Amino acid sequence: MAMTRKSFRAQKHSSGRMRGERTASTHPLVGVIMGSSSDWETMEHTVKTLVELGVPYEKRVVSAHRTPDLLFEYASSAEKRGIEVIIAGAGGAAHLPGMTASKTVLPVLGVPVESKALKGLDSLLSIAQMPGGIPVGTLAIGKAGAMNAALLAAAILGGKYPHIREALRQFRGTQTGRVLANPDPSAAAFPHKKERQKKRKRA
Ligand code: RP5
Repeated sequence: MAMTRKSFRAQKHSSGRMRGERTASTHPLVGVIMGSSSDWETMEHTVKTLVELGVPYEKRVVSAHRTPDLLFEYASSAEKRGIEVIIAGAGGAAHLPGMTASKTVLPVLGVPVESKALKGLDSLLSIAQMPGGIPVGTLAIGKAGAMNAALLAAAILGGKYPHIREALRQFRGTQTGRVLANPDPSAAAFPHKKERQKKRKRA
């Protein structure tokens, strides 16, 4: 049964209200969707990164195969609802990002979720190998891709929202600082080493 726009709107979205929010508005700018609740383990890294950057988001499960009418309704109404970027994560025969992109002109970023059978190679190819005319910005498989999808969404939004661009700049600066402050790779591999060295110095 096809969903009406009204019934779709009536469904509860999980909207991003964030602690330490840096934005002026809490209106969701990024729609984070995933094919299954089993994708959350990966996609939570997208949400965590959006929170860190202060980007308002909404999140929900939308399955290309199990809820195709909902997918069409979500994608075709997203722009009108004020969403500016959609991040779609899916695994296996991962049709969610591509089908979402086919129903909206908003930028769609696809996150290939690591599948058990093929370690996410199936997800990656399903998302990346779009026909000419309907692009999906495809990220890396798994956690890195999930995190980078949020960073890329922030980069896209940064052109319109200066506070998001600044949050991204700060994120990158902090990341660089963390690497430069920890040049000894063995200290990270053996976190107790530094502590022991400090104790020896104190003794
Ligand atoms: C895809 O099938 C989902 O994105 C998920 O990665 C995969 C498996 O889903 P479940 O069977 O765990 O619900 O549609």
